[in-house]
Amino acid sequence: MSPRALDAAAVRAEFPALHQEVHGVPLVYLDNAATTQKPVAVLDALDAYYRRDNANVHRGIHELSRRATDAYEGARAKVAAWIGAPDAAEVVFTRGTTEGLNLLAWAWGTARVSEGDEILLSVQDHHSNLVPWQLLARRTGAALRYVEIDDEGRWILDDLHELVTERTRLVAVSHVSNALGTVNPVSALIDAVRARSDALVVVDGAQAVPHLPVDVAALDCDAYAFSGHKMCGPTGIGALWARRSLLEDMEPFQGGGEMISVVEREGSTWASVPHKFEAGTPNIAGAVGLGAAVSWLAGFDRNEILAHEQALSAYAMERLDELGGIRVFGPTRLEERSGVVSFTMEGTHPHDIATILDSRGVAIRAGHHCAQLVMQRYGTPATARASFYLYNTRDDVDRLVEALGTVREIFG
Ligand code: 7TS
Repeated sequence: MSPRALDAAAVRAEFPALHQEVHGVPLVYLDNAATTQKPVAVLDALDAYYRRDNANVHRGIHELSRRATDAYEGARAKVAAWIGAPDAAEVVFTRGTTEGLNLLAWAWGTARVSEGDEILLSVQDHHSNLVPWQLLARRTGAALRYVEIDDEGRWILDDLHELVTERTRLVAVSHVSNALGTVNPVSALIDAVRARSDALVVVDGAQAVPHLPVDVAALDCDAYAFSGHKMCGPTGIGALWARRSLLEDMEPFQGGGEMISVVEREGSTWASVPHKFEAGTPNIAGAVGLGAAVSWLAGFDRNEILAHEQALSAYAMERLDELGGIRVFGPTRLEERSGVVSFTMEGTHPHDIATILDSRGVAIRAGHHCAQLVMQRYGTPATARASFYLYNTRDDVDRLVEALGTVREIFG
């Protein structure tokens, strides 16, 4: 089937939440890096699941349990195909990116990392891809190293031969930065790491999977984590892809129902992957909703989604430049950016910007974006951030800039 043309105005019509007024004016939603709105296709899938198929999975003999299991496992297959996973059993459903990374840090890291080992991270990353590894380093005595970023928010890889050594046990980096919008050369980094060490390579794909083509097999990473709610799916569901051999080698993360094979007094054996990592009743409806989101998004060409967001970023940067007194963070080259535009305005705190924008119906985020190392790198406590998705239009950017004009008037 040929992909559906990306007509943002038409796409918008499928998102009920975008058609409302806030503070007496039509909403402009530009906080998509935090979470996205949901299309009717996803809302209907959730509704239908709860109205018709709701049951627990993998245990019931009855019809509804079969349906729920089929829907849950069907969603796993969709997610696997969406990210190029060779095998659906390599996809573990999680609560989101954060849980996927913590799962690895505990289940893999605790047994495989020890004193003297090194963990390579980047100062560009979200706290979700920093703190679990910092905790691991503290538990094991491993040392943390960081890939620095240049003035445009791009990785500095010149000294990679010093950063990646035979002591490097783990490299964990993000595919796309949430605070700067940098699309990182992950593939090149992975190749360089592979040439120097046998470190495990983990990629935080929270800001990539929703926006651009991702193929975990082609990337040649070992694990890849992302969240459903940033790609039109429900909150509380995400996925961790990892090589089957890695999943099989790891101890479980949590114990409970669903994840065992046989339980005896002195110990237990584990279910096969991925169930070994899905203790307890999973977020079945969430998985169904995520599956529906994948099916819906798969109707589009993902290169076109990225191009659409990049075009909006370019337009926003052009208009912010006209406004003057605004510093935009991240790469200047459009090909290196996603649909995230992080900025500061002279003499105005980002929180004040966001508050005034909200009063004009424009939703953006202000703060450190859970990327305090990025803020430290640029010597700012916070930025204002507009982030686009496939349903945003140039009109949304115009409304943003118009509201920023008001901010400018108020703060002189
Ligand atoms: N990694 C990146 C790159 C992210 O942007 C986020 C969330 C996470 C991990 C964590 O995802 P979660 O679904 O597990 O919470 N980023 C943001 C943001 O930029 N604003 O709010 C959440």
